[in-house]
Amino acid sequence: MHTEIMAVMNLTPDSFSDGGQIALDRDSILRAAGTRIEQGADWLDLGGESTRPGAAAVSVQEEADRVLPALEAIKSEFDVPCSLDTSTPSVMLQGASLGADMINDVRALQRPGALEAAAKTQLPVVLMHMQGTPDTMQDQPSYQDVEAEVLEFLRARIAACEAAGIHSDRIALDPGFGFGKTLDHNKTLFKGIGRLAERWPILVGVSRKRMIGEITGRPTSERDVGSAVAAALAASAGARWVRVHNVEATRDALAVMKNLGTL
Ligand code: 7PJ
Repeated sequence: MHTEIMAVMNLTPDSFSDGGQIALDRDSILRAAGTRIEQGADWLDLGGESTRPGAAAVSVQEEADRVLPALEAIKSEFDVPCSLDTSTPSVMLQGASLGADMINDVRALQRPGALEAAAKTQLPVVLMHMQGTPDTMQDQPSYQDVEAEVLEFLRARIAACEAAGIHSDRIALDPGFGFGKTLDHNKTLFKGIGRLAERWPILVGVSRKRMIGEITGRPTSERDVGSAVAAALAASAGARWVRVHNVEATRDALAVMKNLGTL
């Protein structure tokens, strides 16, 4: 089972861990993309809307202005698959026409028009689970049975996708670590990655998240070792993609896992 490294490209001024690090001019974007590819990124995940807890909303125009020129520039210079971290139908459609390879939607295509737009692109989609909305999701996450509820939600979204004409072989799933979940919820879901991965391609995003901070006691800037270990564990459980900030650390972790461990 091969796991691909998906490098986060945050094209936002306010993302929680590296927002503002990529200046939004073409040269800076190409440099950031080139570095990630050299370091071993198999995919780039381009996002123009921060979904960190408490993040400010961005307009459709603002999001499009961040993501689409970056996508166009990257696709003109590099031969690398790019996913779009977006919930916005018009960004999906325009992104697809500029060569995007996958839609990664933390809202699982629930925005009005998103299912139809994604279906029209014929691209693969990642459906992520979130409880609540980004501004309040961490206030008081609550479940009777987190694994069952996440699965139930994702199954309903798969059914909605299929009804909209998105074939099941184009659907990947993501339990949505940190999106309306306590550390205990995240731990339970992490243990279930293997079971999910038996049936669907799974994307795992835990990089630099609060759960890594809670486990290690470290601030965002010091979570890359913990994140790389978690990525290696997710890979070993069968994740198809690990979505990460530090590509080099992840590549090393996966290489060691593959050569000395269980990958
Ligand atoms: C995720 C994501 C994730 C997927 C973000 C962050 C917040 N997409 N977009 N899964 N996280 N599919 O990077 O912490 O976990 S943005």
